[in-house]
Amino acid sequence: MKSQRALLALAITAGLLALSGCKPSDQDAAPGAASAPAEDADAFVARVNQTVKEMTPELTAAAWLGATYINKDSQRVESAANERWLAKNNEFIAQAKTYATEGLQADTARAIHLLKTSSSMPAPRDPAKLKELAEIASRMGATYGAGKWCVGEDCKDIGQVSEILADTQGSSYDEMKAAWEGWHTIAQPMRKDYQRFVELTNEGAVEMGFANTGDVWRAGYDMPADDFKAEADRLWGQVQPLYEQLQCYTREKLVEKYGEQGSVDGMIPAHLTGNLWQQDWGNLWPLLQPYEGVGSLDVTGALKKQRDSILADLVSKAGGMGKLTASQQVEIERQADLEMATRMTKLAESFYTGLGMPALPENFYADSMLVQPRDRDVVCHASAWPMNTVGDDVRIKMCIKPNEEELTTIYHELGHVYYYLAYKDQAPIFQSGAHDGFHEAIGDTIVLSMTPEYLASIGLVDKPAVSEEAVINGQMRMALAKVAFLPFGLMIDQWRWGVFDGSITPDKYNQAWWELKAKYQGVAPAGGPRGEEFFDAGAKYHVPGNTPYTRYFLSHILQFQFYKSLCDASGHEGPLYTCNFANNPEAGKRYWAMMQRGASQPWQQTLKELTGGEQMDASAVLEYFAPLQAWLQEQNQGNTCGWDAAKS
Ligand code: X8Z
Ligand code: ZN
Repeated sequence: MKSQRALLALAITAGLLALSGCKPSDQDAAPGAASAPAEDADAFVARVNQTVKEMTPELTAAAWLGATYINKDSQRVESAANERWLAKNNEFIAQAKTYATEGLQADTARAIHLLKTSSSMPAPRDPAKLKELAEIASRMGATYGAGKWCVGEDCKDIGQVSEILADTQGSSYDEMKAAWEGWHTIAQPMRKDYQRFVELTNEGAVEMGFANTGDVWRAGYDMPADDFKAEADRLWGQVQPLYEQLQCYTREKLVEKYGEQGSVDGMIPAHLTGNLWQQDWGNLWPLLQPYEGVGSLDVTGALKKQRDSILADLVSKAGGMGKLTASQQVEIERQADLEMATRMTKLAESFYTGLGMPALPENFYADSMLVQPRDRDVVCHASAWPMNTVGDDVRIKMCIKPNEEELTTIYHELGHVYYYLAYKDQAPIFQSGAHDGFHEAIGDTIVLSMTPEYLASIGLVDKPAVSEEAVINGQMRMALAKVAFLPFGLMIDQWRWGVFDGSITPDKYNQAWWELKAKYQGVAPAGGPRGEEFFDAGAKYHVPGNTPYTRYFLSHILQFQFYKSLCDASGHEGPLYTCNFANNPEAGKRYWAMMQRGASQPWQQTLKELTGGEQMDASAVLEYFAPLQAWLQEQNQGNTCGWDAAKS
């Protein structure tokens, strides 16, 4: 996602060079070693804020272009803009480091702290290397976005590959395996670029005073970077037993369906979870549904029906299919897709406005990209964009299809958008999440409120059944998205931290990737180890896109804490999982007040204002899933759970 940290961390850095004048001697000074700054800290921060405000629209426009019109020209524009930002960023950081923060006004000290710690792509000072880095970043992003699995002339993009995997009932074991392997070929050409990317950003990190790029990433959490690793482990320890029960149950069901091929030494074959990266198992619902026919939760079916009926209306208005040329038929299908995507987005918007938040700004529907264009390559991976710092140009970029996962992704993306709108009056440097996990958790907290009752209220499912079986069905639906995700959310950066600190060397990139997949997720590739000719990490957007990933793991813990607090605020009584705070103004007010803080204070303080506590904590996850965990334990009795990760 191109939201705050990624974009603003770059944008933050933008202006210094232009305004201070780029003197070569400045470039040569060692960071932190400059003599006493000519400008006092308050003036420095004010200038940074002003510059960010002025520069952001052009920088975001270049990035938007790069992601929505992939070609060599847009890559050139995007990487040139990035290069300028990164050069300025370095100067910016160097000046920030010359101020002692003691004795400064609190806001100024906070701004300077953020400047020194908010870089997700630390760039070397050497201009030639910096240019090389910007070009590699653009190239990897474009290669991923345009990635296709081709068999002869027949090429499939990520949406088409995903559909084969998602159809866990209709696609055969071999079809899914071919699709999964096919997608992973897109990453092979990126391996060299990624290796160089690691070298270059590490050089930048060292020049900034950090040990490596991973060390910079871990410094953004208002706690010592070293403590942060232990913090992530602590949270994982809280939820690991729940995940292992879900893994065990799922594996047994796969073995029932596929026989021996359903398990690899107790691990789940990577191509069988309905998802390219095994991060969301919702598409296994037909296999894993605990009680068939108890309270249908077929949201995807309902959405597809709606889309078909939009199409039927359009066709009948046009006088029937027979009256249309082939190209008119394609056009009308596309119109139906866009109308359906807009309808889904408006549903999500109405959740936020129902909480008392504002309607989306006027430009939103006109300027967002809601469906995949037919005439060019784009980065389909969903993202939310603040195009400027005044909050009147916000957008999302998605290739929406009518299914449940995409619907919840829209609610997720609008969480980012509403965060941008909530903190738009903060100084540009503070226009960011309390930490990056907060940004990811805003919309997902709302997704937790999409209970069967809520889904019925918006006409997507029938009136929900009330029974113990229905509870377990509802919990399983949520767990396949939320619990299945947890180890994945953690392992990606375990891999990148290792790559950045050198403990994972380039000749072991793929081996280490699969060792971590085995250790955390209990997932393995079918057909034996994947060699170093592959670069399987690169087949996941955030690796070539250089988006730190631990944020999503943290979000999957935090969102339950937020949810519980908003449920309390709304006066909810009864089990946590039954809470739906839609249309509750009190919950809306509390949430908005928290969001307005942005990054203006340490996240612990912001968390305290919403939840009363200063720690991230998974007890709300466990409280939420208590019925399912008990049920899974019962189901798994007599089976040997666990797996032998060493065999991966
Ligand atoms: O990348 C995203 C969002 C944009 S921030 C669509 N997510 C992660 C992913 O898809 O891998 C949301 C959940 C995890
Ligand atoms: Zn996101």
